[in-house]
Amino acid sequence: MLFRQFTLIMGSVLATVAFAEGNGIEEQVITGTRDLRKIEVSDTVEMIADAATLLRKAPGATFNGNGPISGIPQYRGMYGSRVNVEVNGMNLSSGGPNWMDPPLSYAPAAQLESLEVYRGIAPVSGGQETIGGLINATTWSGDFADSDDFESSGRVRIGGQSVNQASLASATVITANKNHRVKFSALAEQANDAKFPGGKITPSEYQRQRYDVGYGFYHDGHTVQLDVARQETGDSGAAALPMDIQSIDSDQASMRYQIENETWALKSKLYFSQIEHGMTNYHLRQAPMMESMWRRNFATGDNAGFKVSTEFFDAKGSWVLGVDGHSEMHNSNIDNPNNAMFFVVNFNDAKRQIAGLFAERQHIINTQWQAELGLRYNHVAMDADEVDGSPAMMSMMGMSPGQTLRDRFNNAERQQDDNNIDWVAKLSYSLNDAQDYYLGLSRKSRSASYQERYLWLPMESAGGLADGRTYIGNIELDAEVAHEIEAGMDYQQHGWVLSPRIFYKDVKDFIQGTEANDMPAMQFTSMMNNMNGTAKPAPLQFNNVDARFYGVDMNWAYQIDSEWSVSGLINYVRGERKDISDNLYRISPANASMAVNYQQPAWAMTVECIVYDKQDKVSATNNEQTTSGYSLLNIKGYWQVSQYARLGFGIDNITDKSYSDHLGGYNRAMNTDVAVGERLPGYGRNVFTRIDIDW
Ligand SMILES: [Cu+2]
Repeated sequence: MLFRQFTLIMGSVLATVAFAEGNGIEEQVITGTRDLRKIEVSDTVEMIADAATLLRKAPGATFNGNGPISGIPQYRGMYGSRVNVEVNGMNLSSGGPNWMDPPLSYAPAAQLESLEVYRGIAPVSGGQETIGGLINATTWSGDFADSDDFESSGRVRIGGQSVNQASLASATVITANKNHRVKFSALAEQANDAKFPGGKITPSEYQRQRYDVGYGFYHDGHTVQLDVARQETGDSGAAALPMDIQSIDSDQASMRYQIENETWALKSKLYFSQIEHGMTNYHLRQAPMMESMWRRNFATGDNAGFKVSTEFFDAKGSWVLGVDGHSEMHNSNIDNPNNAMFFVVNFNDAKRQIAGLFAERQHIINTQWQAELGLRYNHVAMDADEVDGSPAMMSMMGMSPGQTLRDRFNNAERQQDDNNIDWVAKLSYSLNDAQDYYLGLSRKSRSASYQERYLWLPMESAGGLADGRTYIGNIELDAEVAHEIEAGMDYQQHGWVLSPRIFYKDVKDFIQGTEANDMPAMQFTSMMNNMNGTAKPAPLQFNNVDARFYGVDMNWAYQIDSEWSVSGLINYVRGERKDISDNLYRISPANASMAVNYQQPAWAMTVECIVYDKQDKVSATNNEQTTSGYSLLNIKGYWQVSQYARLGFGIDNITDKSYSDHLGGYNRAMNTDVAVGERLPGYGRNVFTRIDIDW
């Protein structure tokens, strides 16, 4: 079905391109080696704010959209804290309990130098918890110069687009000689509510600023890098979540030291961040009719982390040995501006600390065979302080379920430890210049998040799941353990590039919300339903279940001649429960893309067709709605105006198609154009332009 539709549409795209003689494209977004697919964002021409949207250019990767700057990376069906995201080497846990500021939101797309998606099984050296994959975002910080003389370089980007009247201005200026490098950077971006063919998505506006200062020192193989940054997000919608962003203020600081020579290298880093985040359900969306239902939430997140690794090179490969640590602490308080009596201490000093130890061997067996072996141990320690809230003081018919939940939480042993072992074994075989084969095996683990463990009162603070259900945590959760097998090949010959992969991942103790047979939690929900005249279903409780993920994905390209090429992706993934007959929630439908590219020295054009299959393999547990299939047609290109200036332009969704992205969530904000509870529509036709000045 999917492929029939795809063939039909591509037929029409090719016809269109053939007519538009001389119109062509450029879209070499993915390059890389066997394990790593590096998304070359320097080649993009789009005018988007959220770096997560760029993930769709890598096979197996996509994102869950809860708002215009709140995209949560998804890789092969896993998302949220299962995918390890590093921004300039830092692990930045979201400040909000509903992930309105996912880690990747700290790398605005306009400032990216690269966005790397590790393909398949991530190396143990790459990050602490990589059960669902590994993504590295790096912002541009320039290079050291060749001589003692200081030289200036920089990047300025200005852009705008029609669908939400977004505008963007970003500038980075670097002054460097061969020993010193100083960087100043500033970014401002904002947008109004976005249009779709039937109206507007309210609220979907956003507002974000960022300032960076960096200093680098290089001498004789030693590099020291110091960076500080401040990022301020203002009024920004999140229609798929119960609240919208009022502010997210974050400060980041990092230090890196590295020495490299012929036989060994040492890399170290130390970083901190502080996030303060305010959100409400009344300042951007239509406020609840009952004043008692107004809510605002103030949350903080503190991160600190370090990593020290050494690499030893020998004739047969290299050893990497390292230690790393990460600590996060979260507070979240909810109140009502109309009622001074109402309060909920949602999370009180919820802590999660991981200390890791790893060893990895890259080994060249002979000219054809190569291996990677890795072993990691993580110790996870978690704790949270006592909670309280006015709902614990309410009772109905002599029962006080809120009090029971509070007292049970406060009396529980909240300090929890996990000892997790990960390993990776990969083997690759190079048959000839054109063909490589690959086989990987791994065991990866992930301990519960602080929300999954410490959410004590039925609420929706569930890391951006956005299924509309309330959740309660489970202090006793075991760590998830996944065993994966992955195989694939890379073919490169006669103008063709083909890189198919097939994978199967079995997850023991997968953490999933299941129907809570928890009396006080159920009583609390029915009490609130009685009081507010609502009919919310009983809460889900995070529990350990068994699950599996499997699928195939592939990137491909064919160079027709020096000017014309075609390229695309194919993605298929399934996520299922093993303990019961159900699908997992919010899994990407099968999809494929094809781009026709035309390249000239000074300009290029791309026509791209993306086809999504319907998704009817939905989760009954999460009351998930199905979505229909659809296809989108985009066109984009650039003109290299001069040595320094490049003009990018394009139109997304040329046909102004109505569609709903299966990963885009349901509408939670009163809106005359989209009913509450309906799937949020995808954006309508969008004309964008961008000018980049590089020197
Ligand atoms: Cu929030």
